[in-house]
Amino acid sequence: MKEIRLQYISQGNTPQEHLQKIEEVCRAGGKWIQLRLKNTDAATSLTTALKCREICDRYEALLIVNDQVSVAKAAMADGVHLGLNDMSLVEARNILGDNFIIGGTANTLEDCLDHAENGADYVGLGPFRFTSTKKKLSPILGLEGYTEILSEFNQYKGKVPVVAIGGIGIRDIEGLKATGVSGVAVSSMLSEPKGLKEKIENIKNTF
Ligand code: TZP
Ligand code: MG
Repeated sequence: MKEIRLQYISQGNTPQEHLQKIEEVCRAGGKWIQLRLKNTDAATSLTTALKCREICDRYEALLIVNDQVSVAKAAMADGVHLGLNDMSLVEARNILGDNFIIGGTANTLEDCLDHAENGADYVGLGPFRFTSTKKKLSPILGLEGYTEILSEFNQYKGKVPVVAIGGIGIRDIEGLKATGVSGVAVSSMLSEPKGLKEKIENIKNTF
């Protein structure tokens, strides 16, 4: 994959706000975007994803759509991110084919191994710490959890890149890097426009 160091997960009160924040992150150097709309009807999801595709194209950023495989396909996204309760990776791969990036959420070593076996291109492992960005959080991993899981998973011959997710701030980056993750997926940290460029550069230089 072209960019695994930093994924921006969008947030906002309206689809327009998602697009605005995504554009700000792209303008500041973000190259990997996850459009994460929640409680949005199918038509709005698709029109927003199409607009997001245009923004990502303009900045040469990868676009991943959260949850919705059909939207990812119709909007010609680069990939889809599937949670533990979404469509199975195997089913998504059947629909999307080999040219789409498929990411899967994981909370345990078993989840990581399952995703790798089922053809994931990357795993989002978390949560690192509590975050209010996501409802129904899985148990928190902390640095110890990542160290434990990555020391096993990175030895596995079919391993795929792992990004840490959940409540990550700029001060956590060095410590997370040391656990063996390949990058981070963040929302709140990059939804705040202050110091955006510096934060993005800092993360990219660390990984
Ligand atoms: N999945 C696990 S934690 C999370 C998702 C989508 C939210 C990440 O957002 P933040 O604001 O960086 O904690
Ligand atoms: Mg999901």
